[in-house]
Amino acid sequence: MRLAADPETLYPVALQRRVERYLSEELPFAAVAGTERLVEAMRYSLLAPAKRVRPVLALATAGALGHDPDEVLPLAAAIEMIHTYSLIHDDLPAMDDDDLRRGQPTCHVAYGEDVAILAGDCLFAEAVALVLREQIGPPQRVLAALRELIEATGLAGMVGGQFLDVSGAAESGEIERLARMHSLKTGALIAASVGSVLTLVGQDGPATMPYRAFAAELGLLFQIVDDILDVSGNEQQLGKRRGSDQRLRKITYVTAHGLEGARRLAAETHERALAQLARAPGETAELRRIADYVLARQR
Ligand code: GRG
Repeated sequence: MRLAADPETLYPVALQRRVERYLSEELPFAAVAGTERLVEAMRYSLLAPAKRVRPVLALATAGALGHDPDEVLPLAAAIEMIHTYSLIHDDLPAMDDDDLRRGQPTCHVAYGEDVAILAGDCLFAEAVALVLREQIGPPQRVLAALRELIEATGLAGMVGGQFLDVSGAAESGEIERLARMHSLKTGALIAASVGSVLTLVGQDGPATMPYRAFAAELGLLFQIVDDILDVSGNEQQLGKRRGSDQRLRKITYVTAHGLEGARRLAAETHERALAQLARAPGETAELRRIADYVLARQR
């Protein structure tokens, strides 16, 4: 299919700005004397320029189902906080050892490893507290949405996937192991960005299953495109990782299928994502544009 020439024009910037305003102006980190530098490090990573794909997905899902996206802002912000924590920890010398993230020195380069570990830990804890404190909705649904989000970050989600990654899943040469690792490490949080909103607004049933199937395809698409950008991206993208030597040994969708094969796989995954949206109830145009953007993005 043909997409607009500039991928950035596809993106729901209004939702991105809404999330960013909430994160920068409406999210109170309790003032505890002496922790100012920790809060500074958390905000340094959280507010750095980023796409906000996950919280934007959450707001767009609420909007598609006829809700005011503002209703799910605390949950959406918590998702971005958890994502940011994972990036801070992923960049540490013990993991990927990266110097640059979101166009600026990584948290541990700017604040030291000790502060970066604590900044990640604290973003995670504050994300849970934010949902419990600020998210409006029937308590059972708020708790169920939070459970879905936290399970997506745990053993059967992001952290489990990261463990498979550091313990060599991507070096084994088995494409199935690679796919399982990515679906946990990257896919689970993207899936929860849609699924936890369905749960929160009480519209999680057979009729809205296509939303979940859409999110699963989108997570896969995100990872395939990330692998393509790793080899074909701009200078900033290519120069981003000090851990690139390690990455060269890893099997990716590009090493497994070749660049053209990976592009084909991305296009097919995108088509499947759109097919799910076509079956979904509600007004899904914004979600469709997000899928178009994820396919066409350059960064
Ligand atoms: C350390 C517990 C722990 C988990 C780390 C998500 C993750 C797990 C590591 C990130 C490694 C990585 C580069 C994965 C590729 C896909 C990905 C999640 C990219 C970063 O997310 P974007 O592109 O970045 O949404 P922004 O900065 O826009 O939020």
